[in-house]
Amino acid sequence: MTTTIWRNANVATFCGDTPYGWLPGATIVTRGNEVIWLGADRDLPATLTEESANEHHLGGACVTPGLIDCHTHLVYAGNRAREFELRLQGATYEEIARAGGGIRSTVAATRDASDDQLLSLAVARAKALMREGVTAVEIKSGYGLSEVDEARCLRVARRFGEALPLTVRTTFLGAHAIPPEFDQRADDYVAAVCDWMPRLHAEGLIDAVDAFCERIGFTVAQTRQVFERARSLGLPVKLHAEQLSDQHGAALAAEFAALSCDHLEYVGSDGIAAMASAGTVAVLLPGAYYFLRETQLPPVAALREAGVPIALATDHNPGSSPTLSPLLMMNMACTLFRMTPEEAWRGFTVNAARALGLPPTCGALGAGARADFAVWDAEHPRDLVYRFGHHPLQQLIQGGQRVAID
Ligand code: DI6
Ligand code: FE
Repeated sequence: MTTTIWRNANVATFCGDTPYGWLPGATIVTRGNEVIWLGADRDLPATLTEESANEHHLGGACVTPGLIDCHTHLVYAGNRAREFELRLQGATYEEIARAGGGIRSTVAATRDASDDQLLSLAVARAKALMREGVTAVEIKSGYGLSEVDEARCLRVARRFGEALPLTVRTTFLGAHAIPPEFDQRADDYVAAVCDWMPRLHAEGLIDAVDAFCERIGFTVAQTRQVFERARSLGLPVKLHAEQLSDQHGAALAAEFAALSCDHLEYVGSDGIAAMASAGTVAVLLPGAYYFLRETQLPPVAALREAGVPIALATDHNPGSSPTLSPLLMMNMACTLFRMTPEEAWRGFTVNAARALGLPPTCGALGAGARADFAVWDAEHPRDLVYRFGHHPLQQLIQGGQRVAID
């Protein structure tokens, strides 16, 4: 295994109690895909210098852990620009969904696309995320909504790992919307989703299970059935909870020790308390809040006070958050949700790792961590949150290797 030295960096480690885990004038030593030493340049042990095969000088650049986008719907075909125009003329997201548009229109386009088309569309999107420092991504299914098409989308997500130097976690979101062939038969559809799950899991396609618990999605009782099946298979759960209304989905998810509850604009104190005691992460999604012109803010202060870890993600999807910019999401989390820049960073690193159930070696930098990091044209991580619409990434290192993104 090759040992590599990365000298002269200002590193936000997100380890320890200092703000950002800030360590200026630092050197990182990697061996294989692991960080084996991280400390002040002057303290670098001579034995490591002798052992190293490569040395890179980072010229005082800012280094952070690779970003983890813990909530995306990257695999789909088509787009919803026409729906965007309709919404600008006054139609609401819920009205469009109830009229058979919305998620269902993306399902139709996705079913029509070949596996290779789905893969190349998704790879192009993932590369855009990587250009903003992403080294790990969660990918949900949910635009197939039949056993065959959900399996296709999950396989495409798995093929990412081969196509790109990117860590991928897959989430089965069969309970995203009711497909046309189950119109008015939500309970039958939920039974079908539960029936597919063991076979998809046996094929190794599922890392976690999610559902859309909402007036235009699934009830708490239906979500519970999906979660019970997940639990019987030993799979962790997550939930799209309280995005458009308070369905008390967060409390249900916490009952199942969910990894995360996502969106949460309408979550009440019961949901927050339940998440706090279950150790469930709150994943806030400023892109969807902004794009749907939501006015109900997620209760950041109450989540903070209850000690619920807060993560952020792009929620990339064609209907409610067609963004591929984690840095813009960090900026929006501060301007719109009044989070601090440090909270925004923790939201895309340490807390995002936790929302995916990744090992503690992911999302922070220190000896023993996975060697996933981003090198930025910036003096400090706060600069990257303050600016928006820039392209500040200099280098991306995944598993100790420099990544070339074409
Ligand atoms: N909530 C969302 O914001 C996405 N899915 C969900 O359950 C939107 C999906 C879409 O509109 O296509
Ligand atoms: Fe989502």
